[in-house]
Amino acid sequence: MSNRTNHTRRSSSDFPEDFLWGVATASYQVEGAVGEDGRGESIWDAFSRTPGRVRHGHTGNVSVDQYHRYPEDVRLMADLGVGAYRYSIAWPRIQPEGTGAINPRGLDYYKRLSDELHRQGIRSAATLYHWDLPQVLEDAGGWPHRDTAYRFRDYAAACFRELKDHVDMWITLNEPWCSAVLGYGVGEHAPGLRDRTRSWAAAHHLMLAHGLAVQAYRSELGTSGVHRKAPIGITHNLETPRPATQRPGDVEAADRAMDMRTRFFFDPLLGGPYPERHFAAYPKETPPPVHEGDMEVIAEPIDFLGLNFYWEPVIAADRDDPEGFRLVESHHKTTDMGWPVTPRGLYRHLQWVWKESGGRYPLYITENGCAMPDELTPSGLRCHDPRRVSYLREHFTAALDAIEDGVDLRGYFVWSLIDNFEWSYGYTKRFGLIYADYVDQRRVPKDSYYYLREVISGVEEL
Ligand code: IFM
Repeated sequence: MSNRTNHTRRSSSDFPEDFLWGVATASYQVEGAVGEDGRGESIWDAFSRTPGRVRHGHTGNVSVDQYHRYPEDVRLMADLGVGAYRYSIAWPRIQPEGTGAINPRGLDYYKRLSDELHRQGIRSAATLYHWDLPQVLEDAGGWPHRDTAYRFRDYAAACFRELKDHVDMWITLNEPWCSAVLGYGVGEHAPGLRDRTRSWAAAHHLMLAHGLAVQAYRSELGTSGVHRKAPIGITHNLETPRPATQRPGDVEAADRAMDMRTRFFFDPLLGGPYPERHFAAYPKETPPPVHEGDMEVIAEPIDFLGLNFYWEPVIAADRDDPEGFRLVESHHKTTDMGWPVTPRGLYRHLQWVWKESGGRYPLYITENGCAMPDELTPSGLRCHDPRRVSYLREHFTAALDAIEDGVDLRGYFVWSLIDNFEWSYGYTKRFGLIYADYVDQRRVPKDSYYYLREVISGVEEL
């Protein structure tokens, strides 16, 4: 730790000069226009229209209609002063059947969006998969089925080929833990299955898909030259649980919790195996079906690691729990999602990833933000969200501390640009810097938007 004190005054201009500030969204959460221009059906279309899956029966059919309103959203980003927009490409727009022919009208949308971003001097950061698997591929077995990894490779190769002049930063997958565990293990996300064996198979095939896509990137774009300037990485929501006490039982419990939540997705990127301890302790859970050579594919070198951080869990040993540990209730204030606000956890998280990876890859925070109560003024022209402003301030400070203590953190994307479809919570949680009126599609920048604008311009004291 450096010799900072609580009284050291920090300013946003203390961030490195080329630090990349950005905002993030994802296709199904903001685009709407699900039936337009030849888009195929995704697992989230099917899931959200199944009664009981999403609160109030909400769907992403319209959302904030970014598919049509992107010029307005890009203008708002330009006024905010961000250097990059992280969005995701909807696979069913590019390959409505999940495989084979490319849909040029789908591709065109991402070209138009990127061109608009470039006109405003904003970099285009594309995530290839943020959970909207073409439904036809789910019908054929989905991520638990090995073939899906190869279909993803083909789709990714098409995107690299067709969008190489438009995209400045590539992210293969967003939070594969969620796709695998929430989607196939817990049933909270599409496709809504509850099967732990299938969930670990899905996790492995997602990791394999990532490695295959990185290989496709090299074969499509070469290893040097102009397109190679667009770096490629993956985004994880790794958790680094803290033990409730320093008693050996709690320390071991936190370490074990880390295995399946974090190490499973992190170690193989660096050439390590999947953690074996978990499967040895739970013989009922079938380890993932790893074929010879898979781990080498997964460890294909990348250019950066993207981290999504929301909160830090605290874990205690618990003999009554089937896994031997439990989440300790937090004494911290919480967000609208019930997630504890733990900015020092972000500092520890960045330090952990940086040290564990031996500093191999530069880091980006590809998502951080919160759902908080917003207060729209009676005139409807302003929206006050003081708790989001404090949340961001505290997390920016933690990130700056980590940088000053040696972590190579290159950028920070706030989740989210605008309120949107929060998966199984539908529209009941608002994460945006911009308030969305879902009836008339009016956008109202919140106080946190203006706060971030000051931060980016380097004039704000943190
Ligand atoms: O909205 C999600 C996003 O799609 C993935 N990361 C977490 C966000 C908040 O839950």
